[in-house]
Amino acid sequence: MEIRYWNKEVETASPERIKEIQLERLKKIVAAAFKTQFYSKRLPAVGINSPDDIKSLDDLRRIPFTMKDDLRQSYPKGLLAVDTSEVVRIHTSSGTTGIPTVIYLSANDLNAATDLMARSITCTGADKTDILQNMMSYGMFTGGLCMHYGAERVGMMVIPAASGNTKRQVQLMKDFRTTVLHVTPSYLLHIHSKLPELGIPLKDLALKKAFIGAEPHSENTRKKLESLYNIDAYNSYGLSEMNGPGIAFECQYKKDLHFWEDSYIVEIINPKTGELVKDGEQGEVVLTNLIRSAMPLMRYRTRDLAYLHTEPCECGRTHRRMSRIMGRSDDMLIINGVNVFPSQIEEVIMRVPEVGTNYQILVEKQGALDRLVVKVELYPKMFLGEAKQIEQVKARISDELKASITIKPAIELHEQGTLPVSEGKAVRVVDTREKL
Ligand code: DLL
Repeated sequence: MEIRYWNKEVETASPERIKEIQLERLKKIVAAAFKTQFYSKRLPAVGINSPDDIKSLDDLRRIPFTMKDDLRQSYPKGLLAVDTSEVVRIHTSSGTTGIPTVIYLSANDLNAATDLMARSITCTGADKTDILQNMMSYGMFTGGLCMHYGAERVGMMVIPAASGNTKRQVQLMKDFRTTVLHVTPSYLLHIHSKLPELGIPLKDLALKKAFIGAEPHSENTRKKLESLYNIDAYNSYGLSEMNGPGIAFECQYKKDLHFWEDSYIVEIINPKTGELVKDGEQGEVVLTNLIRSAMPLMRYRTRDLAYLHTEPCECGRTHRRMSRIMGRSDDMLIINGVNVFPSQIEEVIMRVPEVGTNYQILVEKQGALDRLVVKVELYPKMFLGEAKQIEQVKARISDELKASITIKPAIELHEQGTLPVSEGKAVRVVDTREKL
């Protein structure tokens, strides 16, 4: 197999050299952090009074973790280190309205993130002769624009198809001879189930690869996609807080994801104690972004659970690999790639006066896609009135949920006392999808 590199020197650098780069960049990030309202209070509180107090990589561990709530509380500008005239782009995390977590990028930050995206694309063996159809949403979500920029930098022809409209997607694949897809695994499975009715056989398509990510999936799902489409599917991991996709990506050998360690410091911790776990042990991924100074973010608790490989990879890259994401250390749900917290749903339904005291959130598969069902109990008097009134409540709950979580769940209304009641801690979420 011919191995392709975007930046061979960095991708194959010795672990010592990578540590040198990390330390050099960490000092710059800490210097930027002192310019933010948030870290300028938090760092002196732990005895770090200037960037010069960072003398070795071990000093990173003196910095407290940053949590998603810190980002929310710092909204909108508490973590901004530069004047907005220096910012060229903002993004937010998928699915969250209300108080989102916002990310700011300067021109240099965007350039560095784009370069990592190009590195990630290249490590799968794709190149400028490929045609990439980007089926992730454009807009505040990072999956669209960040991949777009990276693919352009590689020199690929990019089709900015965005998400949805299956018929059009398949027509584009056929007409433009798309070779690489960027897509969530659930949507790619869904498209396959629609091919017969669209009347476009697979042999009319030129697909070779798919970059799949933004949601958890199992090795079996990857294998299924590969055999259904006769392609290679590469796992892509990222999160908006760290710039989006292009943080860890599978190489041509497809044996878990290389973490770009010159650009991110990865720690795996025990989510209960916050202590580092032993090499190879599963824990929560904690990340420090070394390539973004408009909005520094250090020791960010992703809540994603995974483990690190320390043995070398056949591709020659020295950057350690991460297993696929095995779960979360919080209750965040990912529904067709969109992040949803059960608390957001509760907040909306409990605002509706007709809603009683019990509710349940069901997540299941409907064909290849995820389906979210919100079951709520209504006060008994509601069922004595007209059916129209009940329909109105249903529509209101549905619209308000869409406004809050950006997706429209199915709503089921139940009479009070009919949904299961748990003794002790309520089981609000029933997720019947495949366990990883
Ligand atoms: O999902 C960024 C992205 C876009 C990644 C396109 C890959 C491809 P957020 O909306 O902030 O950003 O959601 C981040 O999604 O913390 C994980 O829980 C989950 N996630 C992302 N990639 C994977 C993956 C984008 N490959 C959250 N496997 C993360 C499992 C993933 N979970």
